Amino acid sequence: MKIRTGLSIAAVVALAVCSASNAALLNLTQQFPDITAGFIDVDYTYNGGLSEGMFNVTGFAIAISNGGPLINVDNGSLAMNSTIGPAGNLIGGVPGDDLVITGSFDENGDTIYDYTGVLLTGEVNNFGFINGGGDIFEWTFTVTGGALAIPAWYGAPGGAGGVILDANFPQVGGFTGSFTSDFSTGFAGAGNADIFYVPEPASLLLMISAAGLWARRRLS
Ligand SMILES: [Ca+2]
Ligand SMILES: [Ca+2]
Repeated sequence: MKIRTGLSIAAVVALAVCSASNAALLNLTQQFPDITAGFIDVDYTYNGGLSEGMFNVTGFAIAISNGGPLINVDNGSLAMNSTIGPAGNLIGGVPGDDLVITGSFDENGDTIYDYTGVLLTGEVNNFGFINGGGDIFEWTFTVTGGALAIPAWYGAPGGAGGVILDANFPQVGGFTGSFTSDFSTGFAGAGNADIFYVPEPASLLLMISAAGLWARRRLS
């Protein structure tokens, strides 16, 4: 109960911070554990009738680290789908899992896979971007399942994750900053991404407590 209250306060603050600057990055910082994905295709298709676009990300999960050395992920895949509004605002996810990462890896080096199959699933809940300088796109998501939805890795279901994607469009103007026209990397597969765990922002909670004290003092 206590944890849930803390998370919801953090979410409210995160929303307040993000709504202030729509066309901006979420300013996520890559943390551990982190899955590195590569050879990523980005495909955005705008539907004028619905006033929303489908943002598809498809690639390969390549390696994982829990802060130590990178461990190869074999037969790894990354798929992420989200629905974006004309202003670059997140409308939501898609039916079913928004984020799915699969693969197999051997954590302890005994040549036997310790984790295999669906490693991580999630539901997206925030989106940010910047046009130019690599065309970076960011999402946050809620962990919903997979073999890594455990405290040692990505936390229990309900935990928070982040995605930083460098689309690396092969053509000039692949993304122009507009979400009312289509853009795509084609099949170049040149993008790369990090999918990482976001610990509960203790510093934010401290800031809220401090703000609460300040408000109380002003009232008295
Ligand atoms: Ca979904
Ligand atoms: Ca092993």
